[in-house]
Amino acid sequence: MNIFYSDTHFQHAPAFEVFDGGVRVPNFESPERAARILSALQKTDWAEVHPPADFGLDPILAVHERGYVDFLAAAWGDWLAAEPEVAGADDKSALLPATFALRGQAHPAKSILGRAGYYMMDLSAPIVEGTYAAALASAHCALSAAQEVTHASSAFALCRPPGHHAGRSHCGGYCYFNNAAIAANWLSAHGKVALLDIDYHAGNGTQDIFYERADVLSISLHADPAFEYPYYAGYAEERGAGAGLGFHHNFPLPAGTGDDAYLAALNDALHLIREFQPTALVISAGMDIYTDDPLGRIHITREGIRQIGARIAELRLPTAVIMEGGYNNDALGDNVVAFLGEFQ
Ligand code: SP5
Ligand code: ZN
Repeated sequence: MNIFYSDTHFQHAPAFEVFDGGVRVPNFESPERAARILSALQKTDWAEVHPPADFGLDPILAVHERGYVDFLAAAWGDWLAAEPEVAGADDKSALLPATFALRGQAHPAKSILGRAGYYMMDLSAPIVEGTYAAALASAHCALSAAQEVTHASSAFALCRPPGHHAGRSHCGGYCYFNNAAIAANWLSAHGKVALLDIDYHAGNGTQDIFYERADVLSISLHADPAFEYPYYAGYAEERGAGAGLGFHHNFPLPAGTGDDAYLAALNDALHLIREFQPTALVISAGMDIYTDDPLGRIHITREGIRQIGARIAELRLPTAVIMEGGYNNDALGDNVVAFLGEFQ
């Protein structure tokens, strides 16, 4: 299997994120994650690692609003250039605002902190010097995997930073560009596409991007947003809108969900994909469903992860697997290998 990976991700290494209650903690979405996955893949006899191709900005601008992309590209320079009294912070090690725009009522802001609060959904997507370069390389890994499955049965994009919380015009939850959505949209030029998100957290960004589209079926299995981040999307009654009505599906799961209940929900999701008859499949592959994940509250075993991979592979669709979350670094590489091994 061809794996697309770029060292550029190392340039994105925010020292901290902010947890509930305002607590600064070391950022869970660390460069070590990708290093662990890469090293586990290199120990197999089937993974071949390649750098991504350069697809430029057009396939990203086909998914994200221009103003948001411009913000990400300029944010770090603008943050450094802002006068201390404008920046409002003595610590410039990361751009992270403390004020956020409310829903649709916001007047677009000019100052860098105003724009940051306009384009961010939370305190877990700090911007540092290398964030834009890393996010761009990550999206290009996803696009390379998409291009690969126009002629191969499967490919893996070792994306970092992840993407599924990033919407048309916002970052959040460690995500800046929505890699899987960019890949799925690129593939949609060749025919109908299904996007299946198995990350522990609801794929709110992906839901936002495809909500009114009928040519991309988007499905997310995740911890119920009634108790878990991202709270404001991922409910079962959200089924798409306009032309896209009926082409989005959420499967919220209770805390404590184990392999059997998860696989039962997955079967329902796979049934929807079969009925849709897509020409290609994109998987948002988050390994934070794992039973020992520090951010997760469901309990999928490694054998469960292998079975999820096996059942998805049984669809026999050209499949681009896109890396999302997963924060148990000791288990992460083996979990990814267990999942991808089923696509051989
Ligand atoms: C891509 C991805 O998996 N992003 C996840 C972002 C989650 N950010 C919110 C974290 C909420 C942390 N709750 C703390 C529970 C620790 N026991
Ligand atoms: Zn997640």
